Amino acid sequence: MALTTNKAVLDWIDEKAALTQPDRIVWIDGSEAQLEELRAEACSTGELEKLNEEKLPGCYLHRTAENDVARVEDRTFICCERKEDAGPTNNWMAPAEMYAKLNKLYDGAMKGRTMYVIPYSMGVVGSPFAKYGIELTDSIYVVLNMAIMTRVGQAVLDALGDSPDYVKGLHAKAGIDPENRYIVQFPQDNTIMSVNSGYGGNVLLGKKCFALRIATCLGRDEGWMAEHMLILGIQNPAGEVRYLAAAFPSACGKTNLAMLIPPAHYLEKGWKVWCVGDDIAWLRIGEDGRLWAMNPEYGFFGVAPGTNDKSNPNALATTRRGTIFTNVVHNLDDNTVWWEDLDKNPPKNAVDWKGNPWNGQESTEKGAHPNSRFTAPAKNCPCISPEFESPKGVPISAIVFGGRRAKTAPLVYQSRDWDHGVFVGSVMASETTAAAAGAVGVVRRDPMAMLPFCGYNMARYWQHWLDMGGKIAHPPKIFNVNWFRTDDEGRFIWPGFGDNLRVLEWIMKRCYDEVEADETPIGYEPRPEDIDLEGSGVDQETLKGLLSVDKDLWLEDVAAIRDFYVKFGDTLPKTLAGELDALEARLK
Ligand code: GTP
Ligand code: SPV
Ligand code: MN
Repeated sequence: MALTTNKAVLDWIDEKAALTQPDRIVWIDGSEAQLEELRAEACSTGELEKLNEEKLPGCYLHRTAENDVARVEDRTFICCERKEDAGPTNNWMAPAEMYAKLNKLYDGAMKGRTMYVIPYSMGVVGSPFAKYGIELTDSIYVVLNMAIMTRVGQAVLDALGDSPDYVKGLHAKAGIDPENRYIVQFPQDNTIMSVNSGYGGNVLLGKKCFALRIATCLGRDEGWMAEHMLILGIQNPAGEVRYLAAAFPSACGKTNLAMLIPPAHYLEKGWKVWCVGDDIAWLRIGEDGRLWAMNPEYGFFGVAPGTNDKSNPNALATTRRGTIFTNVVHNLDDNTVWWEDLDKNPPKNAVDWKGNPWNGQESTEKGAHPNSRFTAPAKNCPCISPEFESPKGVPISAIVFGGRRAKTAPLVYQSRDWDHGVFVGSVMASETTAAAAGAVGVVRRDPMAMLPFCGYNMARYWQHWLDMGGKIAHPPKIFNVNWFRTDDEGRFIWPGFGDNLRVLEWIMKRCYDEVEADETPIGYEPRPEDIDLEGSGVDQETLKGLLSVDKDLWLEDVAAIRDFYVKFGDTLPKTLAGELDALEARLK
């Protein structure tokens, strides 16, 4: 039975059902009873495995196909009418051509299967800042993940009413054929089509496809911003909470920073960090002239490997109930899960992410896939912010950009002003790691950590950032951080994780004019004595090294940025070209 009388919704579902030809259509109403039935069904077919109810209540394990373990950037398309509107950093195809290609792949793809209709909300249902979507999928795994990552069910349809203003998403697993895998956004139709994948970012269409690629286009047209950012609140000993939003590329530390536990002497003084979001922020200008950030998601789709009691105890605690694990190790002795660096005691009697028997005490191969993930409800997080459900979000004092750079970028610096801050974001870069042979330390430009997620021409997106700056009466200050500088042996110099609060404290003080700074050619830097190093194991000399700016390296970077900017031709905002010239002049 349809759960709405909305004609725009019903007509679209009829059309897609005629195309994919499912045996039945099931509407997801959001009830626990229905979800529980689906969990049982998925367990009966082997799509999910139920884990130890005492140790991991309500938790399940899923394995994807071996060829289907991550986002596929080369198969992700932005299909707007003009190629130039997708810009030089996106794959593009004309919409008519792409629709024709995809329709063949969806033709009869759900024969013998069930089509699930998932009404979902990005943001608090019914709030003026929420946006609605409907995902059609033939995967129970997708339904159960969407029910954790977003707010789903009847309430969403009630809030949508008769409006045609929702994002359409069609997902079919088809044959999980990598040669015919497509993740396609049609911004002018508010439509997303995903086929031949069963992996998170490719199929949980509310996340990167809607909340970033489609939402960047909506934000451009409606005067707001959709960003690949965590949101956190820092409570100081006086009890005051100040918020920041930070953009780091995928697997560069957003989840870890968003849930950090302060160093011991900060805890003693009463410092506390509150997590509002770990991956996506929608930013709007508030009536008070400040920039407000809300997290449109309802859960965390986090990297499992490396998550442990020391690195991120809050994330670990979050995954102890109601969580779906994907591509981790299955410990058969006690029916629990394991991943690299969870602890120093890998299980002997286990199954690896590929589904093969695995002895962690002897095997030289990794048991969990490096991109294995947990899908966990945000409300499980011990440090979830009291503002998490606040519809309009929280006022932002600082925007922080960052990436993985073994050299060049210092631990922290502040941009000179908003326009310079936009420049800093636009030239963000992250280095490939030692995991890839021959490619250590190779810089990939990942502007604002949005390279794979910007739904239109990146240069116009930069212009939108510049325009927004002109409209915000009290704009946040913009900073850049780098937790990943290495020594001559390739070891990280800065301890990172909880100790990153030492840097955030300085950032917040700068926002409230509570500390001075040194002017350098690249921006403002802390005076070493202004970073609290007590108990960090880092001395003043090391800190000076972490803050040092190597002019030769920076001039090399200026040349690389020039090459990068050339790609954008006339669309490159003049302001950014000017910022680059000014940086070069200051360095010389
Ligand atoms: P996505 O979910 O892919 O967008 O990633 P994310 O930005 O949330 O990344 P996450 O926090 O999951 O971090 C991924 C990797 O970075 C893990 O291997 C972490 O151990 C490592 N990492 C995170 N924070 C730090 C840090 O402060 N220092 C160091 N050295 N490593 C860190
Ligand atoms: C990322 O890759 O940035 C993620 C995981 O957060 S996914 O949802 O797959 O995009
Ligand atoms: Mn992400």
